[in-house]
Order: sequence, then C-alpha cells, then structure tokens
Amino acid sequence: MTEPKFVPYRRERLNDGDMKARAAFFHGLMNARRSVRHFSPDPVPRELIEQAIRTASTAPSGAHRQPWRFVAISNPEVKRRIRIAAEREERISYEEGRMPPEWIEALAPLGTSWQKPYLEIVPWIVVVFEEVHGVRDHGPVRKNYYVKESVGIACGMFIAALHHMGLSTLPHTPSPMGFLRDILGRPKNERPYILFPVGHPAPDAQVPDLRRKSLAEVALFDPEVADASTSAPDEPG
Ligand code: IYR
Repeated sequence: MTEPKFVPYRRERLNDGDMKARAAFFHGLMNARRSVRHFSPDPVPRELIEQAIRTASTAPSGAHRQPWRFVAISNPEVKRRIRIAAEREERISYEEGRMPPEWIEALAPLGTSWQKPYLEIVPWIVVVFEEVHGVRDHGPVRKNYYVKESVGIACGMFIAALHHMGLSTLPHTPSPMGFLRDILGRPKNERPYILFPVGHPAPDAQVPDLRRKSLAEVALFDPEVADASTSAPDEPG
C-alpha cells in the first residue's frame, strides 16, 4: 500500500469585500461567454491553446488519474477530414431520422443543422478524449475512476480558460464520434468526449437569443429536508 504524502497548502486569505468583488467580476466575465458557431479564420498562437490545456489539466479527477487527453489540430487537411466525417454523421442525425423529432424540435431555437463549415474555418480544433483505462506493458489494465465526471470538469475549465483569454469555442459532439479516434490515430483505451473548435468569433457572428436560468431556478439554500429518522440510509460508495 502506498503511504499518503502531504505538503502544506497555503492560500492568501481575502476579506469578504474583496471576495465579493472578485466573485462579481468573475460572474460578469463568465456570463458574457457564449457558444459560437461562426468563427473567424484569423490565426491563434499555439501558445494560447497550450496554456488553456494546461489550465484544463489542473482539474480534479477521480483518484487523481487525470484521465484526459487533448489533441489540438491546426493542419487544414486534418480539419477537412474531420469536417467531412462529422457532417456525414450529422446528416444522418438531422436528415435521416437518427435524432427523433422531439430532439430536432429542442434544437430548433439554436438554428443548428448538419452543416459544420466552422470545422474548416477555425484555426484550431481541440478534441478531448477520455482515457477509459490506463495501459500497462504487462498485467491487467490500470483502472480509472469517475472518468466522465473528471473529463467533464476539465472541459469546463478549458472553456473558462479560453473565454478568459479572449477566445471562443463550442462544445461540439458530432454523434457518434468514433471517427475522431480513427482520424487522429488514438488508441482503443481513449474515447472521444467533446470536440472544441477554438478561435475568434467572425466579425458578423450571431448567437441565439437565449436566457439563462435565474439563481432561484437553479439553486436551493437550506431547503426543508426529510426527517432523518424516517429516510432510508445512503448507499455506501
Ligand atoms: N450534435 C449535433 C446536434 C446537437 C445536439 C445538441 I443536445 C445541441 O445542444 C446542439 C447540437 C450538432 O452539433 O449539431
């Protein structure tokens, strides 16, 4: 059994006023983020993509396995192959009934279609893979834990990092996404999770006129709770 090893953790302690000011600033910043589908072809330095991936990779993860892999693509030929394969799948979803009518209707306010020209226009595509399990040269596979949760958190931090540095993106999941493993030559223990086109919005970019849920719609503070003596105990785990 590996012994735990601890190091001191020290953070500057801010006063409540400073924390409120920072909280308001950060909310304003994040509230200005929008998913973008109209990108500019303007180049973006690789260093910025590297930095966003570094930030994403600070995410917490199950048993600290860090079960994510970020594949960044700027090569126009590879972007083209991804667009062709994504549109092939999306056409089946949108036009040939793979997405049921209820789903198509749910997407109607977003104005999406099977066509994904932005996949060729953007300077970068970043495909995030979940490492379903680790690999060892000999013996059984090395298990990972809470992979979806871990990679989802990392993707959220990636989106925040991009937005904070002034870039835009879209969490895109052309379904099914198996073609990304083939095109990008990733091993079997890696599964495509989300594809992010990354760049600047086109000067004439538009986004759907959406409303965010209010705090009252998404949060409960100290709600009435069931009597502990009558409720079932939690499952261990
Ligand atoms: N993957 C498709 C469909 C799609 C699904 C959901 I849920 C969205 O929020 C948006 C789109 C596409 O990318 O068009």
